[in-house]
Amino acid sequence: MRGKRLAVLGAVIALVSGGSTADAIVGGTPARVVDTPWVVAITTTDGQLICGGALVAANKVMTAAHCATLKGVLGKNQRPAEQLRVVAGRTDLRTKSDGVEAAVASVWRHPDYQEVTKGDDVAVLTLAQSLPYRTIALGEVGDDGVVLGWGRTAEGTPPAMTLRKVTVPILSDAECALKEPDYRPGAMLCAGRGGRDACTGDSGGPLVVKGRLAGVVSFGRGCARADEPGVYTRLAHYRSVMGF
Ligand code: 4AZ
Repeated sequence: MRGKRLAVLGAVIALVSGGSTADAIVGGTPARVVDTPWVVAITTTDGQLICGGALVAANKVMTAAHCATLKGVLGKNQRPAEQLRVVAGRTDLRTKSDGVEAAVASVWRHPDYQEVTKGDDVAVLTLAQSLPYRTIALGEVGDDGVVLGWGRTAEGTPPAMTLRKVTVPILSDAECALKEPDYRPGAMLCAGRGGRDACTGDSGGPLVVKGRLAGVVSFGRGCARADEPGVYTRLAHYRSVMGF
């Protein structure tokens, strides 16, 4: 009797938590900025979440070009630096007192960036001040990585607003090219499978491989869908142009 009830309860929990499809980080667990102090949020001046990013120098944040882009009717212009804030040291973005909010002095967007599916989705924000947090060095891809962010935990939900992380398998260029028609081997990477993925609001955020920054969240078709890995900018490809 009791066993059967527990089984039913388990099935309901499994359904609600969505093992199959859309489960912000999707399929992840809570994370704390004290453990990964280089992970930052990019917000509007009134505190709305735009994207994630990573502190690569005391006053430099690596993120995605589309995070620093304003979509207008006529085109996609660079978002003015004055409209951006970088929030470091704040696990829960609703807790306005924690951490540091820094103004952005200037934005470098990859000069060839047009739209996410075409790649070159990378930008570096130079902060108006140096931040008192540990930085992360750039690195190469491996078999898997950890992606972190404050974004949605499923397609269509509001962003989590508390930091989360998930380990995602990194697929080969050949596999990514099969799943994503716009895939650019060498300049992108794709990762995620089995209900583990980044989602809206995680864009620009870090993919960490062996403690180094290998990618930034760029785009995907939905979140954590079967056979739709998330696509990331492969930072190793951009080292020389960025001067890192
Ligand atoms: C987005 O909308 C987005 N599943 C980012 C990453 C992924 C999907 C959407 C990857 O910013």
